[in-house]
Amino acid sequence: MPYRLIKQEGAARRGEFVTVHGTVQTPAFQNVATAAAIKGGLSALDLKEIRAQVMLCNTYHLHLRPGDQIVADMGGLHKFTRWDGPILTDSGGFQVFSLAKLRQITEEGVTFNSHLDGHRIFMGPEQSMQIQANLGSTIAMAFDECVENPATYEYAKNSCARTARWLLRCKAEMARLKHEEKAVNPDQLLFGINQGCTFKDLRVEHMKQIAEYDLDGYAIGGLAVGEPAEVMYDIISAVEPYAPKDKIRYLMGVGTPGNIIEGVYRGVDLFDCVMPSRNARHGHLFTWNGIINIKNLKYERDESPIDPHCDCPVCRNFSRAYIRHLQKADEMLGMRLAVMHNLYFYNHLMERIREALDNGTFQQFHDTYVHRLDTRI
Ligand code: PRF
Ligand code: ZN
Repeated sequence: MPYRLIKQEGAARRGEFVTVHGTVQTPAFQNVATAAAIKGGLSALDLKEIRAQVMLCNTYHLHLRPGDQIVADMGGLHKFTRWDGPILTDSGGFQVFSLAKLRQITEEGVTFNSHLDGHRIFMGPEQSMQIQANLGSTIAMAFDECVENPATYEYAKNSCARTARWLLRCKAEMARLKHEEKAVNPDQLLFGINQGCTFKDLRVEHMKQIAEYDLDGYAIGGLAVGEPAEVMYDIISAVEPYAPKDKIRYLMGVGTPGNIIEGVYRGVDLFDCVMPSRNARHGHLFTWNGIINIKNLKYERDESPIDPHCDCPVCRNFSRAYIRHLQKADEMLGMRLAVMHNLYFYNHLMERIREALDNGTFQQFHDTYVHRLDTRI
């Protein structure tokens, strides 16, 4: 069993997840490298320096460019990117639904137009597993439909049932691929994804069903797609009791530091989000006192680091005034340094959460930081 629960405080869990590419201390943040690169110009070597544990790449993007067969021929994502830690690949489901045009969903899968050149592509559970096998990721995600919010009860119910059937096809296809002689990663793990829009009964029923499939981990998808945060928290609390206790839980695409603290509070172990890198590129930087905008005039002559409480490579060396100048002048370095700091902040936040869980002080940590970290100052 790859997941080991070490300690619990309320529903919050301190654990570890063992993979062939190393052990992940949980709760953990997965650093988004959609097209096998962190946006803002960070490499796998930089990821090590900012204490990242897991990298997340996307099936859809890498299938389109450079093509998953090329990645396989180059020895898989680990060799290609030089990241030797765990890599999770998202299945393409979500990206097809958010990026591709003229989608057609059938029982078989989804037909859509590439967002790059418009050519027609088909992806179903088998194709997604084949692509992820070629990428050789540590963890493959099942092919799902992320139901739009809002959706009708009828639509959500049918979609959920289909996502569950797709999951069984993913499992069968992965088992088949593992027997192929030239598998890039014969130890690849599979996570299932809970869906059901904002309907608690559908969510619970779906989680109960997929819990039976004995997967390596369980994700909650279809949240953080426009519903209020309180609705998201209620759904997590509703499905959590039905997620297997001895398996890792992953909340997909979440979120702000406050959302992550609330997720851990409700029993989630893994997160990922584009926010730290996306916000950094707009000058929004996370600190232990809240979010600052480095482009603000008040930082023009500020010699202090982004966050006096941060010991990331950026804060140990550079001033707010310098980073403000770089961003105002559109220098690539301005973006790179900001992304480094923000990603370090997220990975360090998870470290502080784990420490609090180890010490039995997570409730206090939650109360101190849950609102503070999301406040613009
Ligand atoms: N499904 C998949 N990836 C995702 C999501 C999902 O529902 C989300 C929803 N927040 C983010 N990434 N496959
Ligand atoms: Zn810093």
